[in-house]
Amino acid sequence: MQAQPLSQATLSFLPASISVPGYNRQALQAGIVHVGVGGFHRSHQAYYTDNYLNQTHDLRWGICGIGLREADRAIQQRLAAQDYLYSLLVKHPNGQSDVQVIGCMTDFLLAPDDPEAVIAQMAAKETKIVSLTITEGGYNFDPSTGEFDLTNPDVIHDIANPTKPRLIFGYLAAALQLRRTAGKAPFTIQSCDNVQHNGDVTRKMLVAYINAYDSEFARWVSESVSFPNAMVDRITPATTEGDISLAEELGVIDQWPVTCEPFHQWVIEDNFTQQRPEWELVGAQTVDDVTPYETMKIRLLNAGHTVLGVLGSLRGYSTIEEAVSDPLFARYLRAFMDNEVTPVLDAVPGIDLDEYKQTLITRFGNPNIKDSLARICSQSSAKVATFLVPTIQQNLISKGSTRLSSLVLAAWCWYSDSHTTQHGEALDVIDDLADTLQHAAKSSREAPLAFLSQQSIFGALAANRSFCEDYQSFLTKLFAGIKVEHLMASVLEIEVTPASMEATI
Ligand code: CS2
Repeated sequence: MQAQPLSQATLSFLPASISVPGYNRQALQAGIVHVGVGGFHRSHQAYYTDNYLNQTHDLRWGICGIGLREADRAIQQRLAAQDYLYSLLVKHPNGQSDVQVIGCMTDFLLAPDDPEAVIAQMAAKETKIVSLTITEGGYNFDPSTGEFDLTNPDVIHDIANPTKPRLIFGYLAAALQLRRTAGKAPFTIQSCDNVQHNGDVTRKMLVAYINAYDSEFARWVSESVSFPNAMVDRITPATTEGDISLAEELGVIDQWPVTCEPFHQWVIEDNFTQQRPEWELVGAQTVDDVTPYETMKIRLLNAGHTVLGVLGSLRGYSTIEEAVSDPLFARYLRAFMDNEVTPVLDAVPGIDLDEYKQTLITRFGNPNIKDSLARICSQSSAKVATFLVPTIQQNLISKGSTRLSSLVLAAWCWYSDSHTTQHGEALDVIDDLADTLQHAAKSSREAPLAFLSQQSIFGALAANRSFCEDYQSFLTKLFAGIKVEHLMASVLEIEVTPASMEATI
């Protein structure tokens, strides 16, 4: 059968192997407004919600997508052209992919086109939840102090222009103000980002933003809005042209499918201002305190990704799977998890950490998932601060090991300076702070601690003598041309023999 272009009208012509929404999409209400319709939202929260709708036909829980940036226009247009349907390609390690067409998106508003429509959608009475995937950097806090950055020019703009904001905080504040004035209950604000205590952080940032111009309203928000914390997990590589072709081979012409691994996990604190979908019917877990789950996930999985991403980029690998398939890298990752992360993690109810770590290595090694190191290293300026630095800080206090991490930071300095692999191939460096990082990294050739002295990323690490000794010695060696794999092997105290190792200097 010929592949069909995806739309509401063609759903019934898709091959039987593709699962399609079994609920009445026309009658869906948007109980959820979601800001940040990237791949991760579409493989995770929207996937759970689609499964929930298929199971319960509880049509209050459609999702209205919102894009805050001009850069979201491309995805908005493609989704609108296919009636907000998209296909999720779940890629199994054996090379097979399952296709599920997700139908829970009801609309997609682009904020730069009509900010007031976005505020009205959030304020609408059907909206029970405003959820967010705005990335680690979107929360606008200074990682070294944890405080909201009121000096950000966009924040200053938003306070002066409350009906035409640029950042999420201005939208949430304007919509909550409308509900408050109308005497309506507020919506729940649900963060789905990899930020520790993501709900608490969202509350703190929003309240600080509002407090800058209206302390009484800030108090109301703090007291009446709930911000459940959650741990979210599903590896979702960036969509490539190859994925669009794969979808077509499998029977559906989709302008922007999403690919992901089979594994998914969502642990949510059950603390919502209003009703919510019963996501636990489709695999989510509700708990009273999500802290141990999120700490485990961020510090093992996300930081583990950063370890492979930064070291693997210098080595010339281009995907996580390539990196973790090198025994030296797998061993380094495991040593990082065992020696530096596990000792400063609390026990996690119901989870065998040993098994969890082994599963991570298996997930990273899924040969059917091509998760690029460019994606993993993107916005490292925000990721390193939240994924890795807290582990190092805790080890410095408890006198634990930090050597494996110090090499990662030295390698990131090298990466930020050169924007190439150690073999001279150009790397695709995606970071809002790329210029600042590069400048600090270049200065490190003369002043070795210049990069590490960026307090908003590394806090006070540059003031710790023993940490700096390791870091500086690795950096000097990298600047001298010594290959990262040799340094990794020396930290692990193993002989440098694998075939992957080439000439040293
Ligand atoms: C990755 C995450 O680059 C990154 O930050 O570690 O996107 C990761 O793939 C997801 O958090 C998996 O749940």
